[in-house]
Amino acid sequence: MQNVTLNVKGMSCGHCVKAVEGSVGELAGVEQVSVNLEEATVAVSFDEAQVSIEQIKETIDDQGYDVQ
Ligand SMILES: [Cu+2]
Repeated sequence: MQNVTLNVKGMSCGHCVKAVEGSVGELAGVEQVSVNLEEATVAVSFDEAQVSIEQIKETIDDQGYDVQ
């Protein structure tokens, strides 16, 4: 299991939290995803054998947020 914390710009409210946590959480291989609005971070625990960090970043990007 891999743990990564991404810096993500543009998340501002509960809707953003749901959009990011919901979409990333649906990916096969993602064990846990947690948004911290104050720090503008997304912490993800995932199985590298099933999903790549690039796929996770793309998914966040597709929701309209800017992964640093
Ligand atoms: Cu929002």
